[in-house]
Amino acid sequence: MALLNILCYPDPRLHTVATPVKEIVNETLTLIENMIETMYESNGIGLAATQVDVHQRIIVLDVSDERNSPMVLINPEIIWTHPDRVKGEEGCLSVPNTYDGVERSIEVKVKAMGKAGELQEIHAKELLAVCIQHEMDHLLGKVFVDYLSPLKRNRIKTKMLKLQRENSH
Ligand code: K1U
Ligand code: ZN
Repeated sequence: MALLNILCYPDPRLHTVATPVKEIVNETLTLIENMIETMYESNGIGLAATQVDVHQRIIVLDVSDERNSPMVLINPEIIWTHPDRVKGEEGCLSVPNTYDGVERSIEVKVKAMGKAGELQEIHAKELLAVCIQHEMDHLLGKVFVDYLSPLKRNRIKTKMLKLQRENSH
């Protein structure tokens, strides 16, 4: 297994739209294992392939307290969203140390393949519902800061670029 490099905002590759997985091959399974390891090592509750510069529709998640129940969603599709929405605080491994409120549906139903190619339907609530919507945005090239005001987004962009410049010296 290997740790993968996570792209940091405002890297333009984070705005790439991912394409569906055509066939689950050994390389796909290795990528998934490495994404799970990278998510745990980074203390994240989710990770989208986009964030590790692989532009395929794959996400991994684990919202359990025990951190031992990874979920794998290949070619996920939201098939139902609860009409009620709530604003909650979000973070992102691609935007370290930055948190802000984003409005999301309180429940979603998602259809996806698992890593053995099996079809799964998930009725997600609470943190899992938020996390799935956040990760599915990544697959569409969208980062949570895109929901914030231009003023806030520009401040975050400036802060991130400054940090990246400092870390490269
Ligand atoms: O996509 C990612 O970068 C992972 C992201 C997922 C996420 C967190 C919070 C709300 C929505 C989606 C993270 O895991 S950031 C890590 C983090 O700060 C966090 C961890 C657990 C709960 C809340 C935040
Ligand atoms: Zn994220």
